[in-house]
Amino acid sequence: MNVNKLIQNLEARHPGEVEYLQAVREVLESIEEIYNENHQFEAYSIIERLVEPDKVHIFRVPWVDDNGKVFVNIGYRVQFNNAIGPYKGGLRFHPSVNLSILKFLGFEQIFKNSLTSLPMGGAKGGSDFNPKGKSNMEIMRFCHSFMLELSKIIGPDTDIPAGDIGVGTKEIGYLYGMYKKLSDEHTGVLTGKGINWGGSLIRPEATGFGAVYFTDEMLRMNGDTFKGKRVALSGFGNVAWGAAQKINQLGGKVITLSGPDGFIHDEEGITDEKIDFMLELRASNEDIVKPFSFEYSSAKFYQGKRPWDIPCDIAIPCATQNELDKQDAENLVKNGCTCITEGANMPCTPEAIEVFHRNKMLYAPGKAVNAGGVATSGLEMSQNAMKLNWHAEEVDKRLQEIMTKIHVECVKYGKEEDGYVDYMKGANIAGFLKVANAMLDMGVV
Ligand code: NDP
Ligand code: 2IT
Repeated sequence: MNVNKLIQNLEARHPGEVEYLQAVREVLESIEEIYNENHQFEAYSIIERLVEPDKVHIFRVPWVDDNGKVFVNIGYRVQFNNAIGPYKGGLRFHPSVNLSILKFLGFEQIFKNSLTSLPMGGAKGGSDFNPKGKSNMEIMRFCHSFMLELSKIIGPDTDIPAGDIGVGTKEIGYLYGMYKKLSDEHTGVLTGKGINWGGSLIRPEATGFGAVYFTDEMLRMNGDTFKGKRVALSGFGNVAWGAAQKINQLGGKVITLSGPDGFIHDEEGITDEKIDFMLELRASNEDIVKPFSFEYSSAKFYQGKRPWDIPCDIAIPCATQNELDKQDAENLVKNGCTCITEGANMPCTPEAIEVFHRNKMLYAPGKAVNAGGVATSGLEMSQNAMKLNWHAEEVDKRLQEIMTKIHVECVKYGKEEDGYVDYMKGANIAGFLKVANAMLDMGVV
């Protein structure tokens, strides 16, 4: 494999798809050495087959607002690879959504799902629809229209979507309602369902919990824990919410949260009471963090800024891709941060990651750190298939075991001669090998 040549060819074929090309380059650079050691991979063009999605579905989604005005959004489902299990991955509703972003997310999902050790292939979908400021009826009509098309290509053994940015239990409910009506079936075709109609306990918290379990493994391997640590979080969505709860439980202190309007810094810590207030703010559909500074005098609001120049011990970006750049990375290092783990998908730019590696910091990528979300989706699928529900403790125990196993795999493939663990390399190699060997077993399809 020649990484530069492969990337050049992909750039020529998919011009302007920057996020997708960024995600592919990272994986190719990590796996180059082991790829070239196994001639079978080259002989069967495994990488050429892996970097192109199996199928890309794009459809028009018309919907009517509360005033009777008709709007049209674009809907997508990128079914990337199903070598080790049915397509699996979230749906993102955000105005920034385009094919490049969904292809990067779908590509990452292949390796993340492989790391979970559960039988799930990689996919992602969504729409440029903006749920912000929309009424529930508008969101419902959009979701129903979206599912009229999506239902043709998904199924409980084919492709199982879930949530991501802008898609939570409410949206999954509307999507599921329409699927159920169209198919006349009540099956586990979506995950992140409501607890009364097939959802799994712990799924809402799972991504954040899993991220903290993984970070805890990294700290422990270095003789440390969360106790007394000051943790900077970005975002205040689904992932940040679960992470903040678990950090508090483990004795750490969350000192920042961010929203599209800016971030808040609270040296007294985001206590459980403040986490509840954050949920209220999110439910208000305005999705801004500024009101925190009115409610709690210890919380200072910084308009239009990101939290990465606040001194902290651990940073966990939980908002979106490329939200932490080289300058932010240098600020974190300068201010004494020693551990950065990605709650979001690809939140650190390649230049930021280079800074972390150069400074031998504890750094781990989203596909390992945030895999607890999709892993618990996998546990939801198992419960649906068995037609029973596990207790919260049972799901949480399995989630912890899965995160521990992912950590072991990352160390196995990422440990360097001087003992430093390159978690990015480890995660990419471990995730890749399982999928690549499955593809070899199945021949050229
Ligand atoms: P939510 O919609 O619950 O929260 C996302 C947060 O990030 C919001 O505060 C949002 O504000 C902000 N955000 C989103 N897009 C942008 C943008 N372009 N620029 C600045 N801020 C942005 O999503 P989740 O918490 O579910 O997802 C957060 C991250 O975690 C994403 O990268 C997602 O892919 C990843 N992830 C999610 C999993 C899950 O189970 N939900 C599992 C694994 C990873 P706003 O929208 O107003 O901009
Ligand atoms: O990025 C992700 O892993 C998710 N949004 C969760 C996907 C899922 O199928 O649960």
